[in-house]
Amino acid sequence: MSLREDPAGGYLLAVGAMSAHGALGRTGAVYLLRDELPSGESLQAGAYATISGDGAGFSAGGQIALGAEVHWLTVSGIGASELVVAAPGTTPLPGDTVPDGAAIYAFDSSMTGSLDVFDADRKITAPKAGFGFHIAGWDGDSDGIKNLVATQGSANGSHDRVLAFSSPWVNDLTVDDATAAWTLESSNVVDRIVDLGDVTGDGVPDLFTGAATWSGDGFARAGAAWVVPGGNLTGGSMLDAAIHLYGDEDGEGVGYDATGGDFDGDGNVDLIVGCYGLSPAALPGKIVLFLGPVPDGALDESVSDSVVHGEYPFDQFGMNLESLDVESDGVAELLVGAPGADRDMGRVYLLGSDALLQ
Ligand SMILES: [Ca+2]
Ligand SMILES: [Ca+2]
Ligand SMILES: [Ca+2]
Ligand SMILES: [Ca+2]
Repeated sequence: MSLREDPAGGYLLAVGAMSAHGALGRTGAVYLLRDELPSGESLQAGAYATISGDGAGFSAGGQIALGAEVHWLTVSGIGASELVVAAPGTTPLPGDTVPDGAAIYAFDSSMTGSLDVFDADRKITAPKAGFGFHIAGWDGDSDGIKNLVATQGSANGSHDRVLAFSSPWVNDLTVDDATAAWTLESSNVVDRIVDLGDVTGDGVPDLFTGAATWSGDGFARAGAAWVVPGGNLTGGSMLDAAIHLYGDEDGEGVGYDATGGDFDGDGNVDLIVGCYGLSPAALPGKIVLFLGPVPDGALDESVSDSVVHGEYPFDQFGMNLESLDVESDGVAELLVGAPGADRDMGRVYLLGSDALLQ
């Protein structure tokens, strides 16, 4: 889901449904909603525009998964934000065929009625499924326009490369046009890429990459978080990213999500990494705060500025993080998802600086 202000007033909400049924099977769909949607109305009936995955040109039988990622982003430099939608392709059921391609589509602002992927204004295509399970907009080269960043892997769930494309994005591209690629060894799953803002304090925004099931530092599924500083986007091994935080206990699950925000109000962007806890451990999950500017090198919980733990084992506290400034006073607040809390009913916590910096 992604929310933006509507130039005509109110808000626009884009909702991806990657398993939605279309005329050609479960090709996925995206629904665009205005905020006057009457409660109780279905997504399909209430949407002012629907984008169908039908006709994407990939082989039938597989699930192209249109809507796996949906973001309003300003990546073309046209001024208004575009809707960027991923169709990474996946194999949800035994016997399903792997789609023979994947794509990320951009739609310029005015959309209405029934659309499909041929209505996109530009696209980035990949010859194999597994491109675009995670996307972000990040002005890593500091030209004032966000670069599209996307993961690439395989349809069965290994997302082990992060690709950045040049800005502005104005033409059809392929994955071979990526200007930088960061790689993990195969079978490491990137769970999230996030534009953090400038956590290093050099004026250029920085990119978070997380892999909560990473076991590369000697602990089973301890997880890892990497921060790629903005600047010269050269790519390389993600293990060489300038800043990293590796879990140091089994099942710690470091790095499923992260966010940047000025949580202490000193003007510097701070870094919060979620460590949600997963099998084989029975942890409640936690978030770890590093006040900015964050230095290069290895981060460790012992040098963090705050750790906030979830309440009960299996709460998965910290699985989803979002920073926002609730009352616009310049100090960020943090929304923390704990989907395993209350017997999997889930909880969302809103933490202010008092709770974060206790
Ligand atoms: Ca840029
Ligand atoms: Ca920076
Ligand atoms: Ca700060
Ligand atoms: Ca605030």
